[in-house]
Amino acid sequence: MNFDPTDHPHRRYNPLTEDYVLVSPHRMKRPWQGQIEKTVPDIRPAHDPNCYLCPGNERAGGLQNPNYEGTFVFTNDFSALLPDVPGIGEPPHPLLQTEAVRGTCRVICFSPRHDLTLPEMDLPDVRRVIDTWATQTTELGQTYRWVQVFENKGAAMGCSNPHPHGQIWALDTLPNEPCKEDINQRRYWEENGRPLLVDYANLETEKQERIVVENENWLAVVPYWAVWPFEILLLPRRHVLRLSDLTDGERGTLADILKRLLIRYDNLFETSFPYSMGWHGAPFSHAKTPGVSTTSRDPINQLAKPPGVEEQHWQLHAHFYPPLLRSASVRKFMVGFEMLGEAQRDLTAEQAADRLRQLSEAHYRLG
Ligand code: H2U
Ligand code: ZN
Repeated sequence: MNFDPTDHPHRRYNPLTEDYVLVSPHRMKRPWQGQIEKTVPDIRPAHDPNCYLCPGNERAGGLQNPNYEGTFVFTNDFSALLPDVPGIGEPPHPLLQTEAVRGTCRVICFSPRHDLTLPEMDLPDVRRVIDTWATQTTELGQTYRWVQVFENKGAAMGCSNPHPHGQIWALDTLPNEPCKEDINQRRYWEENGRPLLVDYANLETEKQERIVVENENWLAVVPYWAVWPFEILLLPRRHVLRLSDLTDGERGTLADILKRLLIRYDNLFETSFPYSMGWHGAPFSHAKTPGVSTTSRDPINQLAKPPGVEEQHWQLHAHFYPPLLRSASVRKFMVGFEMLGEAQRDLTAEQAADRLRQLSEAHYRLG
């Protein structure tokens, strides 16, 4: 018997995080008797007087939104991070470690239109969102080590408001995920002299097995090590550290690929596809405030002379983590073995890419 990755259980390695995912392709053959139904179309007004993100409306806490016409950014009225937090001394016990964290949270409204989502917006308006992501990253990067730009979309992801919006959380240390990516990209760079994700983009372009959409500057793939059924890794072909390093042309082609990818997502189950997405780019060189003890694995804290630290090992990329599995209402749960052992999937990354590739790039609601 020869090993067949389309039939035999196996584990795939994620070189960015060092996690494994268990793949069980033989389970795709079992009968499915669950429900496959469509959701009721979600029809929303262009302006909702009760929406705290619509132009001119009042937010919780009493501040009023301006009558904005493009994107609109404000400091989250319920920020999880705060800029002024006193330092802490040595931990009382190695098992009880704490570090102070400073930061800020912002909300970005993508459009004044309450009834749109990114795939339904015009290209110049998507481009304006990209420019906002870039300027916000640069601005917050002047103060903070890590700037996390993300969008949490859909009730399935706990998003509280359908108005098209995203968030930015900036903080003075590397959170877990980027910290792992920093360590692993750095190691790959030191061993191979090339960025891990640039090599990966070239490999995927060569193989053409997992690419869903591509253009001159970008590719969207279901990564080899995908955990979520229709997970996507979006990355530039060129070595780019941060959103702000993208050329005018690359921002235009990014708007193109984003829209095409997100239309495919919506068309998959004919629903406004929920997901959490976010950008990972090179961190900024700010060490923790001197004198403040830190237990963090963030490599910058171990460097003797942190400012100006080289970040060439980084490659800009976006992750899309959508929870849906079989229909607009049947989602994947990360429970049981996945909470206690490791993530598992039935559909292979190649099969998922194939399904997404077969879909139209005309949005089902407009077509
Ligand atoms: P979601 O995308 O997860 O729904 O978050 C929306 C954010 O908007 C949430 O972080 C903030 C919440 O704190 N918010 C305000 O800043 N002002 C408001 O008036 C309501 C919600
Ligand atoms: Zn609104």
